[in-house]
Amino acid sequence: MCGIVGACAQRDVAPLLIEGLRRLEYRGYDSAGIALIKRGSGALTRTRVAGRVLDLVAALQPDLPEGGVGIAHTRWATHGLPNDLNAHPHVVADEVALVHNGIIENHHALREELTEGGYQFTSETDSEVAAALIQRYHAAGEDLLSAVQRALKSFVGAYAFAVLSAREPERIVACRRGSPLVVGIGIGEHFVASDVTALLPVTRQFIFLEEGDVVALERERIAIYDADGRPVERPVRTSELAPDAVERGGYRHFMHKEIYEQPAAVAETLEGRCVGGRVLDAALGNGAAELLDRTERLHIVACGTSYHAGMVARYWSEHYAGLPCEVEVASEFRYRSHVVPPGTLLLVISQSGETADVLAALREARQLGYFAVLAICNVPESSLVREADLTLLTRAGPEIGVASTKAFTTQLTALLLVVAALARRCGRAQQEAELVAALLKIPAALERTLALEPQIAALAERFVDRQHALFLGRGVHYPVALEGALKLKEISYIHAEAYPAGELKHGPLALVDEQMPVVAVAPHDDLLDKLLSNLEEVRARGGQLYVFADGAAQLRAQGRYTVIPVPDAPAAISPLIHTVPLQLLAYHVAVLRGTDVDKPRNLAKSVTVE
Ligand code: HGA
Repeated sequence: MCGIVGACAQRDVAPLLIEGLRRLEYRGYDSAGIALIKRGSGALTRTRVAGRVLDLVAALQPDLPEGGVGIAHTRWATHGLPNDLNAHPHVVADEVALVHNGIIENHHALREELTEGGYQFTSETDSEVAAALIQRYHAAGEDLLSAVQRALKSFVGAYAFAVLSAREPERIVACRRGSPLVVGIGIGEHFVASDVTALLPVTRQFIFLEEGDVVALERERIAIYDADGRPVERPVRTSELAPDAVERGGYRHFMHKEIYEQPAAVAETLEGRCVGGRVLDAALGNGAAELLDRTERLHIVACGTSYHAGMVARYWSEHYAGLPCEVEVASEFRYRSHVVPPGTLLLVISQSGETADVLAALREARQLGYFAVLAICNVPESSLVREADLTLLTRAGPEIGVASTKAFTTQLTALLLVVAALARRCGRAQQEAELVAALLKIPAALERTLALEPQIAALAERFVDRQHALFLGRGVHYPVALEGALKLKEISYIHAEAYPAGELKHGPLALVDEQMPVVAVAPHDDLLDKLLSNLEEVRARGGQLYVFADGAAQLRAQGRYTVIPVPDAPAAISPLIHTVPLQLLAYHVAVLRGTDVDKPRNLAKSVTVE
């Protein structure tokens, strides 16, 4: 959600800011902009356009502007249309330039106050309020750092800002509360960005700012202040990510690459975490054994694809460990009353670890009586990881495609590890051993599943001119159907819904006719016969059925009934194996429809606003 990048250097920084924006574009791509301070004159230049980073580069031609101090932004609009005027940076009085990630919730009141004071707004954004207030204090004589610190006291909401002043041409002041921001450390140059991937071409040394921190950045100096304005030291960490971790390689889209990375990503997630048929408690961090011992039930909170992973885990927890488990979307969890039984472990799931709703749920949970919080997350330096008591990292590597793929399958892998560790504590050591054996089979089973791609690419042609699609599953495969429908709608814009197949006759069957493709996830499990009866209900109404079934299900294709054989795998890992064909289906339908697969309209990755 909005990408920020900034740099203070001796060299011209526009090329590295543009490269940073390109790497952050997964966070938002409505508009892009850059502001630089010219060497010598100290003048502020700003260029911004509606559209992509490529459009910004075109607008900057023939030469990139010069300047050793600059900030840049790629936007995912929350307040105001994605047009040129609402694009960041916002510049006030040719003096202060600001980029913002987040939402200033009290912007209406501040806007009125500033307007009464004579300020004329030029955009519809909440962000311009921040630029105007900072400039007001700065113009009244405060230096940029104090002006920012003072203005922050007025803001309610979430923000990361990076701010420039033509009057202090050597520095950037930046801050974070509720939105991510890292400081990058170079040799004689310093940077800020929304995440480390933006800066990997220029540094691997990072400081992860804490909530409420404000930083004043110059070429040779970094000064950090906490939320109360006290100078603080924050540790410098080295990122292990390779600079090319966010390149597409030979793939046409990041999503395609990430689908193919799943066997290796899951193998990484498992690496060093199971030995001799047991899950090593230490994999979940210091003190994990004791906290898992105390766990009598699980509450899982997540959003989107991660929520679907949580839904799968609910079946696993109750079936394999015998532990009660509830799952809820974070945006609802935050705003209701709770009764938390003793011994409840809160499990939060987020790919980025910066998902605003999940972070808020975690903070809310601190007041509610959960004895501990376990995070399943893909980003070691994220807020979620820092704030949770225990963490199980998914180690999927950067996921750039907005539609999540490898994050989902690695989250499922991590969740099954947790369930296996809990099963032992519930007196089911044999169950743990079986789950570990199944877990170790995932990478090879995923490889076999990827071999279905040519068949699925051909199948995609039958969906390309459809307006709607239904996805059906039962039991633990119902969330898999939900995930398949979500993938299709996100990237192909075909309206897709998922139902537990038994619900069909209670409503959605009314939608079924010859135009309606119905996708069924049909593994060989106890519910197969029930599912087949549900599919007959579809067939009797002329619906076109596409049934993804592992070999053992022994279904036969006939007429309007197409069977796509999925490789056999142990029942415990079947949800992962049945997910991959649905990812491939969504991908190929989107490619055929010519959508922007990695950057679907209206969406962005890492949802750092509420
Ligand atoms: N509210 C600002 C920034 C949006 C944002 O951070 N999105 O994630 C705007 O609408 O420009």
